[in-house]
Amino acid sequence: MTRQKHDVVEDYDGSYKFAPITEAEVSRAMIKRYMTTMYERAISDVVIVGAGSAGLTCAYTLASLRPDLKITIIEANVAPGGGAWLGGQLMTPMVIRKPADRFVRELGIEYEDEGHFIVIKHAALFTSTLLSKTLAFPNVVLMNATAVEDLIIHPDAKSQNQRVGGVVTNWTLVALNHDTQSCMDPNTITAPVIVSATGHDGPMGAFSAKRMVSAGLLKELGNMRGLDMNRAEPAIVNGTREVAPGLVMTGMELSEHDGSNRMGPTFGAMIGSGIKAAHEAIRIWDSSEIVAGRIVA
Ligand code: AHZ
Repeated sequence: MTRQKHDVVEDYDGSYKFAPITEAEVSRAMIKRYMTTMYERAISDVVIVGAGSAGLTCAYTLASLRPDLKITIIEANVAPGGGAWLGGQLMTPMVIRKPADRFVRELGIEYEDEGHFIVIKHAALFTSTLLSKTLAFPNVVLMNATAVEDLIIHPDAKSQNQRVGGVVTNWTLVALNHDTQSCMDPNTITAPVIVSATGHDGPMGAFSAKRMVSAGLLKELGNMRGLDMNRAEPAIVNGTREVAPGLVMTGMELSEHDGSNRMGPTFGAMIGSGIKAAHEAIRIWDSSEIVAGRIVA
């Protein structure tokens, strides 16, 4: 039996006693922190849209290389992780082709070496480790259950071309109900660099690629092609880039943008692409003059 201050008792023989609390304290403990975070992150340095394997790898890499940048991840689902909680056909092992195994060692995750590729015993081990290490960085904020429902698009300071300058957000439950209510206006986050990692088309996927078409930033979607692991993975990593001024695209969203093959249940390209997206974000950030979250030169 352990007694501490406030007369709490950790006892499992019937005398467990909690420190006292009021309902208002609980509410205020959450509201103060969350709303302060929203206030601060209304201008972020990098916004990452989508916390799947590509978005989280990007966030981890960016945060470890650049502790000075305010990195804000927006994830539509309650549970971050995207499709990386399982391997293929709902089976648990996760296959990762070399050389992406280097990142798995960096995270300190155990695996079996099959020569050309490695296998982690459960995809959730990869995703939970990556998630917890990413969230432990003090400069990373994750806002889940929050959907990006539009992009901020301004004229570029230099060229007068269109530049993506932030994201338009809403609680996902609100975003899903626009058809049932009259007007539910969104919120915004201004940032000089947006990394879009929303995955291939689906209920929520390929968000930015599709919006680029309707906003006139992209003529048409390339559309994801059939499965070919050997073509798909290098295409995604090597194609990771700033697809429009201010907008870096990573992961399977790129297959919809560029019209490249899917790879199915092998995750090396998500890792390689996420790492490359982080370097792209740093390149844009370091080569720009930024005032109040906007690139001015
Ligand atoms: O919820 C989505 C998921 O967690 C989130 N997302 C999508 N649209 C969003 C929006 N606002 C906020 N508008 C949004 N969040 O983005 C995440 C995408 O994760 P994912 O795992 O679907 O994509 P990924 O590119 O990181 O990984 C793809 C993994 C795949 S798919 C595939 C195949 O089909 O062949 N193979 C692999 C390895």
